[in-house]
Order: sequence, then structure tokens, then C-alpha cells
Amino acid sequence: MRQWPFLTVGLLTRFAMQIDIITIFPDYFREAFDYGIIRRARVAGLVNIQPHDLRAWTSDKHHVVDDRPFGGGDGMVLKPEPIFAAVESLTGARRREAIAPTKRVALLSPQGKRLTQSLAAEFAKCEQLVLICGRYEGVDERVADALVTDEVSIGDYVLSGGEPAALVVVDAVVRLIPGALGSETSAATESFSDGLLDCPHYTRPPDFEGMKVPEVLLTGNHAEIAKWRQQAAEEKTKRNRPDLLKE
Ligand code: 6GU
Repeated sequence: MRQWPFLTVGLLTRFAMQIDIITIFPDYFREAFDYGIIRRARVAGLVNIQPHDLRAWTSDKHHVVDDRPFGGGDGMVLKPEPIFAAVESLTGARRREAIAPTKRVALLSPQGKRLTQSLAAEFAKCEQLVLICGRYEGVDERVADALVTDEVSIGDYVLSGGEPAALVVVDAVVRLIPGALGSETSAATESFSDGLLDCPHYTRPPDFEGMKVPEVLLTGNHAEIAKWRQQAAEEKTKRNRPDLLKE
């Protein structure tokens, strides 16, 4: 019988997914993957998540990872050499064209394409995902130009570094690995999988300080409940995310 890292989930046999995070703050991630679905997926052997200190790939005495920008300006820019060396040692490739099609190398930066549920689903299919955490001031553009397969942003706001974005990507991806969620249906019924936000949910008590749970949910009429949920999801989407309804 094949042992780890092969896994059989349902009828499929696959590798444990490898996620490597290149960062100047590896300690930032110390406990981040020890909770909930991510912990469960790790314990089940579905995924191995490893933060790496970028400074390990420097060759100078002071482990310098950044330098002043050509052309002047504020802030420091992450140097290309340690990042190319890190990606080469983790993937075997130091150019985008040489990265195996089963692998993705993503630079996290506010200049990236937006993370979406469909990009997360693509990442969840690969055998290795390498996340490079940029700094707010910048990363030498040759990384985006020649090394990575994807440049990814998590939204239109500025973070001081890619580390919180890496947490977001890992969470969105790991829960889509087959076997990571308790029931395989739950990923298909939540927000964005059908282009709408999720419907509202209620639990006991049926009357909380005068705020009542919609009557239909208490009836046990599953056809009516399904109709209500679809309509409530549409209304909520229209109210909070009208952009999702415009095609
Ligand atoms: Cl991936 N990095 C930074 N620094 N800021 C961001 C971001 C990433 N996504 C949105 N804002």
C-alpha cells in the first residue's frame, strides 16, 4: 500500500498538497494554522503548510533582503536574488516557464489580480502552492515579470505586507481541498459558488428580544424553505453586492 504523502479521499488518490510561504516574518504564522478546518486538514494529512524565512536565502553576512529603489523614492524594495533562490529551492525552477503545470507560485501584492473563489479553486487543485509575501513598499518587478505564475491581491485596500493576505489565501484554498470540509456539499452551497451571497441563517430562540425568525423556516416545508432561501440570497446580494448581479 502506498504511504503518505498519498491519500485516498472518496475514490481519488492524491498527494497531500504542499503550501510554502516565503516571508520575512515566519513567526507571524506561528499559530495561524492550528485552528478549525485548516488544523483538521493538516492533521488528516491533506495539506502541509510551511512558512520559510526569506533571509535563509541570502548569502551576505547581514542577511539583507531589501535595498533602495532605483530612481529614488521612499521605502525599500525586496531584492530579487533571495526570492529567486527561495523559489528555485522550493520548486526546482527559477523562471515561470520552468515551473511544473501542477504548481503555482503567487506573489501577494496590491498590484495583483483579485483573489476570487474560482482562483482559490484553481489553487486547491495543484500539488504545490508557493506564496511570496511582498512588502508594502514593493518587490523588485523582475519577480512579477519572470518568476511567478500569478500576482494576487485580496482586495482594494493597502496592507503593510503580504502576510495577512497569505493567511486569507491559505484559508480560502485549504477548505476547497477534497476531504477538508465535513460534508462535500457545504462548499457548493455557500456564498459566491453560484454567483450570489449565501442566504441568511437563524437558530434558536425563534423570538430574540422581539426579533423573530422568518415563519417559513419553522414550518418544515422544505420546498417553501428552499424558495425563501433563494429569494433571500437574491435580496441580500442586491442590497450588499449589486456588482455581483451585473453581467
Ligand atoms: Cl496581497 N498585499 C498588500 N501589501 N496589500 C494588499 C494585498 C496584498 N491585497 C490587498 N492589499
